[in-house]
Amino acid sequence: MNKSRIFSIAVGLSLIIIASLWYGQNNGLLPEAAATEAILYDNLFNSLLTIAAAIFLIVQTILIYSMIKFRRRAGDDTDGIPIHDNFLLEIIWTAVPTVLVIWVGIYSFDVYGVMQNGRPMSMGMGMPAMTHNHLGMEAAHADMMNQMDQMENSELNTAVASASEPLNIDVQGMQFAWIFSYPGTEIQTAELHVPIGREIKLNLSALDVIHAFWVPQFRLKQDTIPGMATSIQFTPNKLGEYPIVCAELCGSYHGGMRAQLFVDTPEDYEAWLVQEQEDLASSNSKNAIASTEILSQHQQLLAAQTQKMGISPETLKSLPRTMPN
Ligand SMILES: [Cu+2]
Repeated sequence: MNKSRIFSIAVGLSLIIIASLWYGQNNGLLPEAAATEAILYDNLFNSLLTIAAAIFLIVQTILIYSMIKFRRRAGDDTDGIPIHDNFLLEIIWTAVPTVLVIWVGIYSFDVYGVMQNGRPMSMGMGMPAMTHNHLGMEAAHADMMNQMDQMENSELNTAVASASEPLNIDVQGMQFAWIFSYPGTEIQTAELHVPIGREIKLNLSALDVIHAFWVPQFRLKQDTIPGMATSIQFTPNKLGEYPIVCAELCGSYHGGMRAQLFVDTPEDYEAWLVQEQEDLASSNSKNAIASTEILSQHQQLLAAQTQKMGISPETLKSLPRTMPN
């Protein structure tokens, strides 16, 4: 190979790498990110897209170049040159995909680990740092490192600081709705409210068939499986209203199995909780009033009957108060 050819290959490769890096960062394919952990997923997605774009451009460039350069000329009826075996090339095209696939595998597992358990499965593998070097995403990297630190700290301090513990919310999937329960309260809702900036842990379960809890803006998707507990953790960092979608075909109305997730300010969240509790109390007391009325009617009726049998009303009252149906 002469010098000018090596130079043009180098220039071409550099252009492809620059174009791929740019596309990886500016693809606009993901919805807005509304959770701290979303950056992990986005970095992974953008890295994969960068690699995919580079491979696509390299392959297409060689293909188009070869089609033009090595096309059959007029009057040329000879066979092509018989080319086979290139040991160096075979080593390269085996080694490059092997390294890439292993790297993608470990990196993906890391992200999965954080989203599942709140911490990476292979801390210190340097994968996020690699992304940082590859893509130069200083801010994203710093953000993630902070978050890792916070996660470590929160684990160390769980016994001391209760505020650093994740806020647990139970999520039940059923045909065809989501039910959210707030432990420590009797609140059950069809829409999910969470306070901004607080780590949330959703404990997922399914009542009937497999569903999948998916919030695209949080980059979260987790199956809910009958008889098996699953969970996801995230920290919402943008106020707003986001869709919750069932991402597992679960029956005839699967497409309608949607709910809303509200990220509130801590004050709004508290106010919402109080309001829900008041609503619950008032509906309970209405029920209680209704049941006392039924009970007293029932007892009056019973009293009339039992007086004839020589049973005093006092004895009646002392009987266990079971609700008449
Ligand atoms: Cu479903």
